Amino acid sequence: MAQVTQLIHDYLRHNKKFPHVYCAGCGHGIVLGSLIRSVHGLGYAKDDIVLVAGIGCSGRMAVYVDFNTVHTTHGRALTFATGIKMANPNLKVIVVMGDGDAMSIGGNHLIHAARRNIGLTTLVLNNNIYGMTGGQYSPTSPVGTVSATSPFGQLERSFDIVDMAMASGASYVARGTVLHATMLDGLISDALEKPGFNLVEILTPCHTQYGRKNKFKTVVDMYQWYKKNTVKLDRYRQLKSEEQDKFTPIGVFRDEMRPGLETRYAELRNKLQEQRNA
Ligand SMILES: Cc1ncc(C[n+]2csc(CCOP(=O)(O)OP(=O)(O)O)c2C)c(N)n1
Ligand code: SF4
Ligand SMILES: [Mg+2]
Repeated sequence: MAQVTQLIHDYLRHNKKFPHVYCAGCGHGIVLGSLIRSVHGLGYAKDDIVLVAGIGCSGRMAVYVDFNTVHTTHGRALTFATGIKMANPNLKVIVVMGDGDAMSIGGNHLIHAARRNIGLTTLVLNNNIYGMTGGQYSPTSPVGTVSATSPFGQLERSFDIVDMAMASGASYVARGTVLHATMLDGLISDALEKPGFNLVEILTPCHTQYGRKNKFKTVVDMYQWYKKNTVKLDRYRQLKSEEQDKFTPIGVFRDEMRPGLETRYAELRNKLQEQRNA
């Protein structure tokens, strides 16, 4: 307990920015805790970290955490982060986005950041809904989702964030949930230590805007859903395909040690400089 209090003191702007806006049972706070434990465990200096976030309940993380922070506009976190990383590759740049932020308005930025394999650690907090703005359906809302903009069930096929990141070229791709918090600490720590574009999709409940309308009586039911419907990737791969359809796999889907764009850029710049000086 003493250690938790110490972490709150060390890593949160608790005197200035609290109370926070998160609803009871919201998973976003668990992600924040996991991120803090990961950064602390790896021994990074707070000054060496920049957290860039978009707009949404997920984006509020940039307000609460005491790193260098940039609270940008909706969907554009990756563009700010790209500029920061290219200008100062020594900084550890962490990007926090919601599913709407990352896959809807910011979807094109995500594809190209992954394609460039720029050295960013990206956390996509997927609650399958636009939480902050009143519960409109998002590109990850499952077919049939009842929401403010689909009162009779939404009809569009949803994006798979892991598949999207892998197809676009990210070198590290993982999925976790806020129920599996210890595992999540491991995934975030892992991602922070890798070069290139590292993305962790995090399943996190929004009972206020999603759960209530979609037959989850309490927020605890949403956490139970993660328990019953997710399976570790190695076990998932052993299932028959009809069984696989019933589960969402969690774990590390890709782990390649490929240099980030900022490193390749510096190498090219040094080579050109040498040629000029020769
Ligand atoms: C350019 C722009 N378009 C729309 C909005 C309104 N807006 C703010 S947050 C948000 C969606 C948030 O959903 P998500 O990214 O999934 O984050 P969550 O709140 O669920 O964590 C929208 C549409 C905005 N602020 N700026
Ligand atoms: S609206 Fe949803 S995402 Fe936003 S704080 Fe409440 S539970 Fe969390
Ligand atoms: Mg969302």
